[in-house]
Amino acid sequence: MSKITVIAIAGASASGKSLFASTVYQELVAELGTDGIAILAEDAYYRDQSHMTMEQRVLTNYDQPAAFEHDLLMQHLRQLKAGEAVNMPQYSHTTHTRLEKSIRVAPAKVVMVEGILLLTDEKLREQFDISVFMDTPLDICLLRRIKRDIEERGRTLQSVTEQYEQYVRPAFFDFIFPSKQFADLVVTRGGQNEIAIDIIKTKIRQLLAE
Ligand code: UZR
Ligand code: MG
Repeated sequence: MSKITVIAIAGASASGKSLFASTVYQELVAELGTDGIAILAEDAYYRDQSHMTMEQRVLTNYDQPAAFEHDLLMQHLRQLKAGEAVNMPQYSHTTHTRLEKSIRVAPAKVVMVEGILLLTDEKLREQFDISVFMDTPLDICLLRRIKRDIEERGRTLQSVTEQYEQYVRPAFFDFIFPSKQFADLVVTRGGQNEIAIDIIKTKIRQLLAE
């Protein structure tokens, strides 16, 4: 296979990473089909916690590098670059563990990967050709996070605010914000920045046409 380009999209929790990546992906797939582009989520690589009780799982710090199996993500990126399909795990934010079924991801010329701590890992950074940082104001992220976690991840307002103060906010300042320096592009506002979406789509179209 010819050269594979890996595009990483990082930024705070609820900054619009998943929306940005899936908008780029879906709009290009509608235009060009599924062959050229693959998409991975760092969230899918949260460690399997099926051996732990629900009480233990709730106490895990999910906002530190150790929460992720970055080695497996790296291995999958290498395999995709070598033209091999991979089985991306699936993770449930409601039960806080990996699901039994994985998703088969076929190799593609452009691979997008999105997640909070991607740019904090030096070895992972070596795999990325283009790095994007979603620079959405933290208060906007918090509002989105409250709404999303209650509506989609089965949480209470109290659990969201406790987790936010204890883990999410400190992780932004300890890990996520310092990793912005490694981004090639910084996107303001979030997943609805249409100009930024269009620029990335244009770049991907160009890569697919090469
Ligand atoms: P995004 N997270 C959970 O709340 N539960 C889990 O089982 C696994 C992850 C949260 C995690 C992080 N943190 O902030 C967020 N907490 O998912 C990352 N607390 O996902 O980038 O989509 O917001
Ligand atoms: Mg997300």
